Amino acid sequence: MTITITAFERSPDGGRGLARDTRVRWALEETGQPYEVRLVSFQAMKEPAHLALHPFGQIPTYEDGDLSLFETGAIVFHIAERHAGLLPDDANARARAITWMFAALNTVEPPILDLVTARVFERDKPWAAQRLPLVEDRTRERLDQLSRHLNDADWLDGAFSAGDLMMVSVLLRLRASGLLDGYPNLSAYVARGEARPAYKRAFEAQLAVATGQQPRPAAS
Ligand SMILES: N[C@@H](CCC(=O)N[C@@H](CS)C(=O)NCC(=O)O)C(=O)O
Repeated sequence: MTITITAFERSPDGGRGLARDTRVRWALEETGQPYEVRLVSFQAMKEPAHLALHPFGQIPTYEDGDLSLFETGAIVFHIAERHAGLLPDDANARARAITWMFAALNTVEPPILDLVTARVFERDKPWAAQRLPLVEDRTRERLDQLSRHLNDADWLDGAFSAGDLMMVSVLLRLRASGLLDGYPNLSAYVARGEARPAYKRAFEAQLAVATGQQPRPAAS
């Protein structure tokens, strides 16, 4: 059975790789798993067939035989557990890599998502100018802490792991804000992630959808 994931038929980011299917594609590429992609429109995401796979009507989803999953954290963890390449063999190192996956999603991503909301979706609100600096400060606090931990290491805990895959994916969302530029070691860390051949393949594959090189479904 070939793994099938879902992705936006038309990603709002126009192919910059920020939609969360890129994380799943990256994990599949790192572990050498072939996969197919089913593109879904915003409308189809809210209809029963997709809601049966994803109760919140979002992408990405993951299907492999009779298993279907949603939530990128769960999907990437599942891929990393089933296939070599994303989690260390040593039990303690493995537990730490998983910890970094959670840290990326639960501790670092929330202020970044808040920042994106403040910069993009709330920018016309009368209180936007007051709120934005607060959200930026909260984001910087996390970046300060992460930057201190990373120091001059290549990856968060020894070799590249699913924890790095998730952290780099989360940090990539900051690029447009310019905040990452204040942290040379984090910028270099993100660039190292982007330079991985598996990331490049994942990025190119999602870009092909945006540029029309991957055929879109006829009825959606
Ligand atoms: N926590 C979820 C978030 C999923 C999510 O927000 N997906 C976005 C695309 S990156 C989406 O489908 N947005 C459209 C919508 O929510 O209607 C995960 O990590 O998978």
